[in-house]
Amino acid sequence: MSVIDVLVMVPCRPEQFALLEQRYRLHRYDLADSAGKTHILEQFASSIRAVITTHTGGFPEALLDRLPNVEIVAVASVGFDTVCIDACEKRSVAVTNTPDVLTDDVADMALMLLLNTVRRLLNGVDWIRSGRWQRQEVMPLNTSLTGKRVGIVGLGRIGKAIAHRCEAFGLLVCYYGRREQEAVTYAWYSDLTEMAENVDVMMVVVPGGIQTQGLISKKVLKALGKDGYFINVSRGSVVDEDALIEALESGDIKGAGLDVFANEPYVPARLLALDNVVLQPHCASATEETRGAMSQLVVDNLAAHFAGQALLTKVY
Ligand code: NAP
Ligand code: 8YV
Repeated sequence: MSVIDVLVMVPCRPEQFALLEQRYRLHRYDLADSAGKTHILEQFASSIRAVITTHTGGFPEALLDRLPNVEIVAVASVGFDTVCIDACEKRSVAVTNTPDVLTDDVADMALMLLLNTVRRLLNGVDWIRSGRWQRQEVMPLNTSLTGKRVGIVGLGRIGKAIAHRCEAFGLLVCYYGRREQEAVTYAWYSDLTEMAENVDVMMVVVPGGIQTQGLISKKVLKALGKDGYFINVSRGSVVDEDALIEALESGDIKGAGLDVFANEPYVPARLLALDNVVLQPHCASATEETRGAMSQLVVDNLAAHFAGQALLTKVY
């Protein structure tokens, strides 16, 4: 059997990575310095037939151009906004992602951010740690969630899982998207600013990329209003981050829960200084179970491809 060369932009979980090591010759682009990367490309560019990566690792067109015989890019993420998807399609390079297996964990993170932001969980922790409770100081009251209106921006797989959880918490759900969905009963808004004016919480879970860049603008945040909360588990690029920081600083919105940022892993100091935000390091899918399932999809998609079978989760 001939050797199959695979370029590793980001490794998957150890159990699944061990399977890949048994089956393929792996080239660790992720570990190589600049000279090492050049060496890999000089020696193996024309024999590399597959690439594994993630949203964080990405796959730029400049690299695709160096790999004349690549057949498949297996992405261990559901979002593929950092992969040169149009160029892959043009060159008939298959791209796979990891939908569904991460939906519940990401929806849980969205709810965790919502609850923690509105009920100010971290402020309560600080109240105890700083000794204020012990000194008989009374922590200010926070806001009730029950009965509040939540507007979901992007009612897809994760958006619907968030909606179900919101209903269980007694919240009223509506959504913004490019089209009305027949199969759901939630109210649809075709105008994002109009939805922002009519909700207490805006939850963002659209894909990143050029089409959604800056979708959550200063105007949308202003419309969300002084009692409004903003939760983002999608991509940092979807929101005008400077406008968000200004809105949080000035009280134009009340609080935010953020798992994603414009320039990860760097988070602006002004955002870190605020006490009306809850921040997470892009870890909504980061559980043993889900990351294992995402890695397994990478393994299974590569196996299907090289066996000439249908791909399990094909983007293109
Ligand atoms: P999905 O099922 O494809 O849902 C995406 C939704 O966004 C769809 O309802 C789509 O509705 C809507 N949409 C797409 N483009 C839009 C646009 N230009 N304007 C308005 N709405 C738009 O995807 P998913 O599985 O739910 O994942 C959604 C995203 O979550 C991913 O792409 C990724 O960026 C993010 N994510 C983040 C994490 C994390 O760790 N924080 C983990 C997983 C996923 P219409 O097509 O009807 O408009
Ligand atoms: C991952 C994600 O944390 O699936 C996605 O789109 O953003 C997350 O599940 C990320 O892809 C790791 O790079």
